Amino acid sequence: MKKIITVLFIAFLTFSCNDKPASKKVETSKKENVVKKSNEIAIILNSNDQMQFDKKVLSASPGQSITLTLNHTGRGNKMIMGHNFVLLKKDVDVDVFARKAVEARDSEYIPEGDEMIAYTGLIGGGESITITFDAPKQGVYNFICTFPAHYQLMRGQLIVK
Ligand SMILES: [Cu+2]
Repeated sequence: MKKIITVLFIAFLTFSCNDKPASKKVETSKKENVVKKSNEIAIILNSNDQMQFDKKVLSASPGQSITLTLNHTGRGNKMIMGHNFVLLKKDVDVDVFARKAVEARDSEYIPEGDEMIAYTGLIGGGESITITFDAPKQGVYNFICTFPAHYQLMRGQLIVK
């Protein structure tokens, strides 16, 4: 009897799996964070010609694979109104790092060193860029745009919990 139940259960599982494909499709929205699977998250961060990110707080769970897309919804040329996303390690002083980043003009304001968890390239108006990285351990992490004079407005926090 037990064996029959097991067989039926396996048959049921197989049937359930075959039944899935199209129905499980996750709706994607351009403005919102979309949870794809429990270990993956997609984050959309918009930036504009007024030196603003549209989110000050991003959330993730430790170890989650984050796919972050930075959009520049303005028109500014990237040499004048360029934006990037730079996520800093926990104990990095934002002001000290930002001053160092401004010097790194040749590498689009990404300085040498190991203070960053993840970063994008620099984009101008109408452009987008996507990166994937793993969420660090629990904690609060600062992110900024390192284009000269932007970080005081363009900053926020990734909260990992
Ligand atoms: Cu910027």
